[in-house]
Amino acid sequence: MAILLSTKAAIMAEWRDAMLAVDPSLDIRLFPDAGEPAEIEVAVCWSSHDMAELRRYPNLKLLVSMGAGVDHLLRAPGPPPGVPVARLKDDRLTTAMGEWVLLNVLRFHRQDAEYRAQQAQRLWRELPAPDTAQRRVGILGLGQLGTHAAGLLRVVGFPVLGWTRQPRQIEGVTCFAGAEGLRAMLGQTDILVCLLPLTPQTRGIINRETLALLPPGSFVINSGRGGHMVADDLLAALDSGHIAGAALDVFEPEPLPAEHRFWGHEKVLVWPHASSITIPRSAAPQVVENIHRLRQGRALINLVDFSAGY
Ligand code: OXD
Repeated sequence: MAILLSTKAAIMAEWRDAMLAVDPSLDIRLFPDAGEPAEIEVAVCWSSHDMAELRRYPNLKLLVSMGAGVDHLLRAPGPPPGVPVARLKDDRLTTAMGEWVLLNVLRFHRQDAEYRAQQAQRLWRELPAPDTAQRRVGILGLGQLGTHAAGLLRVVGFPVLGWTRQPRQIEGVTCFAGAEGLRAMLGQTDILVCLLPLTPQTRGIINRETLALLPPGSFVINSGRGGHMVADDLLAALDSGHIAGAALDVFEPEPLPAEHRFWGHEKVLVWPHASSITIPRSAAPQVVENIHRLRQGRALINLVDFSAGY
């Protein structure tokens, strides 16, 4: 059994070494040096890999995403038919995402942009004190990332609301579900955080209508996927002042084109898809665990539910 690794050239060797540190007997091939296609049984890929290329490997039995998201692997033509897909469920990814969400919620809540603007003018002036208990944070998506971020925000003292497509209950989080629930939550959300998986159902969820439901002066934080937001609608809401600021880590396309208005917009914080970066040595044990399970014919872990799209 051989394993094909495919990601950015700069971290390919780091992934290989991290996996070999867990199991030195693995036969790992770095794309495009796959060797004999029939020997490849597992592909561990990031978003740059062309799914059509994977059809070259007649004995492929498992595809693993090098991230928490799998939308890049599921988009047409998708993985070769019958090949299960596993994703990462990694504590380091979850912790880092929680930090990033907290960082930006606190930036908006504590008027950081206003104080920086005052600093630029050497202006010594207090702004009205914000009240944490009155700043409602609404999270789209209560999977591992959303639930963890909700917990951090609660510890700081924010009222936390959460939305999922199917009803969920999470202690301390006011939960909403479905289309009606989305409208209800948005009407009570001062800072909207998107941590959803990108599926046909969630594409474009941050759009003119949903943004209009947020109270005037609210903020948007997106570290789901660029496809969750209609960029022009968000820009219009920022320009009109209805949305007071946005922290964005994900875009469509990526990298964000140099001429895009987000780059220079005074109310937008742009991050280069770096809110939560996969660390190979943290992720490798679960990938190798799945390879061992495959070899031994045992149930695989962290499998994607194709019907749900994540
Ligand atoms: C991921 C990502 O899916 O980094 O993990 O976007």
